[in-house]
Amino acid sequence: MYRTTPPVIRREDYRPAEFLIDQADLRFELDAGQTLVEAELSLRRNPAAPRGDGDLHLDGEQLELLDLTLDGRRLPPAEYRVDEHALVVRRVPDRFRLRTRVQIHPSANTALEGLYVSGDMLCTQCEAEGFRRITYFLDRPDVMSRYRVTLVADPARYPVLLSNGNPAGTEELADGRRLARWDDPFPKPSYLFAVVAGDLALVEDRFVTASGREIPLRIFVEPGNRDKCDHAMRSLKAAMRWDETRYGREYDLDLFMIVAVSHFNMGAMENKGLNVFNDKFVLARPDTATDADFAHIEGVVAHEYFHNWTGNRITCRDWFQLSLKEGFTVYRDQEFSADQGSRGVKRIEDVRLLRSRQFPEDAGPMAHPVRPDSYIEINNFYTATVYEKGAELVRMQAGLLGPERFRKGTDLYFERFDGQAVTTDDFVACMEQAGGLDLTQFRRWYAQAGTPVLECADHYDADAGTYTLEIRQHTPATPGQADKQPLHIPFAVGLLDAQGRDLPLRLAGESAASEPTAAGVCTRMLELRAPVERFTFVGLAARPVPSLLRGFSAPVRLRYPYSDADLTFLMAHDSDGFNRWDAAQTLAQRLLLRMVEEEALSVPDSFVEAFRQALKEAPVDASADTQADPALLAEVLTLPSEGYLADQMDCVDVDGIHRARETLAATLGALLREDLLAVYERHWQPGAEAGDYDLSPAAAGRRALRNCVLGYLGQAPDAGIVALAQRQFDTANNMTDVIAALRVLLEMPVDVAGDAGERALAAFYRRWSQEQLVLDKWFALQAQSSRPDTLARVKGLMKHPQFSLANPNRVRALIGAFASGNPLRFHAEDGAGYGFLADRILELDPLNPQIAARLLHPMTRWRRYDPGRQALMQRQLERILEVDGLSSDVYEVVSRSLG
Ligand code: 0A1
Ligand code: ZN
Repeated sequence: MYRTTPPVIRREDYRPAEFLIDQADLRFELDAGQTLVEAELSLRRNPAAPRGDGDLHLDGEQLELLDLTLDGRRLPPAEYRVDEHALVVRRVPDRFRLRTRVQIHPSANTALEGLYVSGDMLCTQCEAEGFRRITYFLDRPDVMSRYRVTLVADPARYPVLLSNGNPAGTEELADGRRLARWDDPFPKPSYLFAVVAGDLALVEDRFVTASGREIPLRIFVEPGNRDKCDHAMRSLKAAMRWDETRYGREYDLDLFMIVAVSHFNMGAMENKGLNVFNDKFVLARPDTATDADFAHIEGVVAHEYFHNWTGNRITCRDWFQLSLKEGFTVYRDQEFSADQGSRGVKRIEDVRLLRSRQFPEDAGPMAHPVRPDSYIEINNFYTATVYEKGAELVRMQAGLLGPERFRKGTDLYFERFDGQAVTTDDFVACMEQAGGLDLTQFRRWYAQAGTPVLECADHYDADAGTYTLEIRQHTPATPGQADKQPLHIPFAVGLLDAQGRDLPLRLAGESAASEPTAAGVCTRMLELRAPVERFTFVGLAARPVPSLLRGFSAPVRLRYPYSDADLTFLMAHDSDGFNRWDAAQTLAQRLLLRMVEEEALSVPDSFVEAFRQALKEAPVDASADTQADPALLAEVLTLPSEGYLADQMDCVDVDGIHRARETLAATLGALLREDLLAVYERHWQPGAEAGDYDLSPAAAGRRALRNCVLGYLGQAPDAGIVALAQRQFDTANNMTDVIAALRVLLEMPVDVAGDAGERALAAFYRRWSQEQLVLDKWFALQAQSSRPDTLARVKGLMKHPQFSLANPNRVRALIGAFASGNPLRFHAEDGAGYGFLADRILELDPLNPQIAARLLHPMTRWRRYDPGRQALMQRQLERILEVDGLSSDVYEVVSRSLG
C-alpha cells in the first residue's frame, strides 16, 4: 500500500540476478490460520552478473521471519535486515546454503496471491510476484531452481496434498499428521510454484504419449463437482495430442494435475504439472454450462497445458517479456480451438475480442507496447495487448513464414532455449533464421503501441487493364510515444470479378498469375513496409471488387471507401469467410452510426433484404467455413456490440448507440418475422431437446443461430413470441437455450410480457441456488439488464446472502457485468453508475487490489465521452486517487488515466 508515489520499474534497468538458487527444499506445515514455511536454498554467485555490494537481497512480503541460518550458523541481527519488501543478508560467501523459517496466515490473505484459502482448501497463486508472500526468495523469472517440497497437514481437513513435479512418497507422522513429498526435476522460476491441500474429489484418466509413456491425468474438484469434469478431461487429452502432432511437444513429467478452485483472480495458472484453475474454466455439464462456457473450457485447458513448453520449459527473462509466453500460447490455443471446430467462426470470435478489448486499450491512457517499457504493478499488464495482440504478432510471423518454415522456427526455438529464461527478441530471431527473412522492421510491432490505420485507395485503368492499390499506414500517437515508425505489415488481398469469383492475380513485372485453388480461392499476401505502398495488378478486363485484409492478416484498422453495394456483394460472395462476416459488420456498423446521428433515419430496404436473403439460405446442417454454416450465419446476423460502436465514435453517444441498435433489431424483428420464425422452427427440435444433448460444433452452431433469431423476434414481441421464449425456457435441457430464453424474456416490455421475465428469473434461482457458477449467471443477467432500475437492483443484490466481495467470480458477475457489460446504465447521465463503481473499488482495494484495478477499466476511457460525463468520471477518479494507502495496482491505473 502506498502513501507516496510507488516506484516505476523499467525494462532498460534489467540486470541479471547477482545470485542463483540451484536448489530449493521447502517444507510446509499447512494450516489455514497459520502456516510454517521452512526453506533451504542452495545459492551461488551468478557468473554472468557483475559483482554488487556483496549483500544478498531476497524478496519477501508479509512474512514473519522466525529463524535464519547460513551454512548451519544462526545469523545474529547484525548480519541481516528485514523490511516490508526484502530480507538483506550482509556479506555472503560465493556459494552457501541459507535456511529460513517464516510464518504466514492464509486465512487472512484476501488478495488471493501467495498461499490462501478457497472454500475449504488451501491453494497458491504465485504469478507474477506471489511467491515472495510464501518465503524469502529471488522472486524473478530468470532465477530457475529445482524444487523439492514436503507438505505436512492434518489429514482430516487436508487429505489431499499436492505440489509440482512427481510424487516422492507419503508418511503418517506420529502426531497424526500426514506428510507428502513432491520432487520437480525441471528447474523453474518461482512464479510456477504451487501447493494445494484439501478434501478433494478426483477424476482420473490416462494419456499415452507419442513415445509410449502412460501419463495419469488427474482433475481435482470440490466434492460434488465430479460430474462436471468430462469436458475438461476430453479437452486436455485433445490438447496433449495436438501439441505432439502440431509442434512435436511431448509431456515431460510422470503425472499431470488440474485443480479447480472457486476463488481465483484470473482464468487459470500453468504451474508445472499442477495447473490451478478458476473452476468456471473446468466445471461443465450441459444443463449448467453454455456452449460458450464449453468452448472457453476447451481453450483455457489447452492454453494452460501448452504453457508447459511455451512458458515453463522456456520462460521469460523478465516481466517485460510476458508476451513471449502469453502471445505465443494464446496463438497456440486459438489454433487448437480452430482445429476442434469451425476455423472461420473461431477467427471471427478472436477478432471480435481483439477489436472490442485490445483496440480500445491501444487507443486509451493504458496503451502500451506488446513488450512494455515500464510498469508500476506488473499485475496490471496481463492485458489484451500482451495476450491478444501478442498472439496476432505470432500469427503474422507464422503467416510470413508459411507452415513449414514456421514449424522449423518453433523447433529451433525449443531446441535452442529449452531450460532458459529468454526474450521476445530471441523468439523473433528463431523465426528470422528458420524463415530466412529479415524481421528487423517487424520487431517494431513489439516496441510500438497503438493500432496502425491503413488508408486504402485504388484506381482501375480500363485501357491498360491494370488495377492499382495504394495503401498508406500510420499509427496514432500513444502516451509516451508521440512518433511512430512504419511497420512491416502482411496484407492479404483477393480481387473479385462481377460474378463474385476470385480472379487470378498477377502483379506488374511478374511473368505468370497465381490461379485460384480448387476451392476457388486466390489470395495474395502483400507486404507493406513504407508509409505508402502501391501494388499494380495486371491483366484485368474489368474493375474488380477488392477483398482486403483477408482473414484479418494484421491487427490494424482498415479504411477503404466501399459502397454499400460493394459490401453487400462481398457479404454474399467473398471466398474468405472472415471477410464475408466483416463486410456484414461494416454494413451494419455504418447504418447504426448513421442512425445514431439521425434519430429519425429509417432502415433501408436493401439492408432488410440482405438479412432476408441470408435467412432464406439458412440451412440445417453445418459445413465448416461456408455461408451454409449456421454458426457462421449467426455471426453474420449479430449486430456490432455497443462497445464496438462506441470505439468508432469520436465522442461516444451512449444513449444514441443503444437506441440505434434497439431500433434496428426491432425493425428486423418485425419486418422479417416470418423468415425468422421459419429459421427458428426449423432449428427447434423438441425431441433432441428432451433427449440426448449434442455438444458437437454443428449442434452448437444451430443453437447459436436459433438463439440469435430468437433475440431479433424478442425485439418486436407479441404474445406469440412471449410464448415461444417461455416454451424454450421451460423445456430446454441445456443452459445455452435456457439463458438465451431468459435474457429475451427479461428484456421484453412488461406491457407485452407481463411478469414472465421475473417469474422465469425466480424459477431459475430456485433451481440453481446451490450451483455457484450458474448463480453467477443469475447475478450477471440482472446487472446487464437495460431496464431503468438496474442500478437499484444491483445495489440490492449486493445485500443478497449469496453475494460476497471475497469471491472474484461473484464480483465480476455483479459489479463487473454492470460496469463493463451495461454501457447504457453504467454511463447514466447523472453519474450514479460512476459513484457506485468508485465506492466498490475503494471497498475492494484493501481486500483484493488486482480485482479492484481491473474493475476500474470502464472509467479509464473517460475522455471519450461528452463533457458532462467526462467531469463526473474524472471526479470519481480523483476521489479514488485522494485516498491514503491505495494499492499500487489501483494507483497506477487511476493515475495513468488521469495523466
Ligand atoms: N499465466 C496465466 C494467467 C495468470 C496471470 C496472473 C495470475 O495472477 C496474478 C494468475 C494467472 C495464464 O496465462 O493463463
Ligand atoms: Zn497464459
